[in-house]
Amino acid sequence: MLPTISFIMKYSLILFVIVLTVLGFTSCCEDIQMVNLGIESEYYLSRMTKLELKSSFTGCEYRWTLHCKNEIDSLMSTSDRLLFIAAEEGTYDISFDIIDDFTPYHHDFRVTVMHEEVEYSPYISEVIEYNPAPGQFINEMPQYEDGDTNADMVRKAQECIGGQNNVMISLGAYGGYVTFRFDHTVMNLPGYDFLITGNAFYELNNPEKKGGSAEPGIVFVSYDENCNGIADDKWYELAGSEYYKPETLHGYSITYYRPDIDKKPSPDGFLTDATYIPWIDSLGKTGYVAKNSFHTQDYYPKWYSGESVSFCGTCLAQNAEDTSGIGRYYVLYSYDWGYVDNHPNEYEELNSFDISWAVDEDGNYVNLPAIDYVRVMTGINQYCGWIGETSTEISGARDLHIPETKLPD
Ligand SMILES: [Ca+2]
Ligand SMILES: [Ca+2]
Ligand SMILES: [Ca+2]
Repeated sequence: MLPTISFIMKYSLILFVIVLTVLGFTSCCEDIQMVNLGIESEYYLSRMTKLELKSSFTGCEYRWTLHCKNEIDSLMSTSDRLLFIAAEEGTYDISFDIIDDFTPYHHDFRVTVMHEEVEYSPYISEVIEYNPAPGQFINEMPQYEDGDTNADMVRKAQECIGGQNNVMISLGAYGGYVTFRFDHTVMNLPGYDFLITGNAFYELNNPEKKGGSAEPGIVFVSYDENCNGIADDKWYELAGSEYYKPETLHGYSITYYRPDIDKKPSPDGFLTDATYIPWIDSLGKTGYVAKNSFHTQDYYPKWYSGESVSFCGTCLAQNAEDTSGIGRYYVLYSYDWGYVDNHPNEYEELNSFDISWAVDEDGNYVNLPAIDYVRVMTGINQYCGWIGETSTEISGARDLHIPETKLPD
């Protein structure tokens, strides 16, 4: 039987109402979206983890205030964005205000900071870059094998200095560097934040003079400010004891040239080739990374593709003294503090670093709440006869805010 006209009309009407309801509901949701501040009323996250909050409303001024029990409220940010991070577990009551004559706004919310599900490791979790300058330990620490790519060498560097492996890598002559991270963000708490180990030692003759083999490496830090998990944010140098001294060069750069495979060596004593790898620096000075008879492998990183490699940064004054006067005995003196491979590892404080030492390119202190990436760079351009170029070595690093993991016996 065919449906009657009135039956069709009745059901069309119901269908029409349903369509209207759906449309109405959708447009209502869109309206809610449009007036949504974009900030929830509750958040849960692990300690030392970033929470990025951004207002979708605009106004003249913004104010993010942390309300502390029995304490004065503290102003966390005056931007439309808040990057919240906390070292301590607990609840954080925050209010967000838009100060505006026409559209003022107030929103209270709570962040609950919890202990991480998988315990953080205090040690290096990942090497991101391994870009050494030429040197007598290059292609051996870590070991280059035929066909190794840059990624292979980064992995090998990670196998050396990651976790508690504690195997030394060399950064080569001035400018060579390594970049690494931990499995969490390292907080800037009062005092030292992380420690880096090297292979510095004091000589036995005058240990009180703190000299021997000190090959200071400069430390740089970076905070994953844009929260993309990539080290593409601004870098800050940690200003060690030498940073503001007149003899310290800022904005220095150097270029090393790949040695010609047909080059005729120019031997000189222990040096099998005194003119092995030429360099020129930003002051117009030139020199060589010489080859010595103790290390016979190639000194130019074999996985580098270019005919030259350049590095730039701060260059510290030379620290070596030829105490024999005839090139037989060199003492490399330690700088006071704030450098890697500069004091023996047993002096933990002298191998520890405070994120509060971070300075911008003009030498002004910046206030970093935490950091995600660390870079260590050989900080001196110096050649000491038969003992060779001054090169920073590192064997590991540790976040001082996470308890040490005891290795099984
Ligand atoms: Ca600190
Ligand atoms: Ca980033
Ligand atoms: Ca060293």
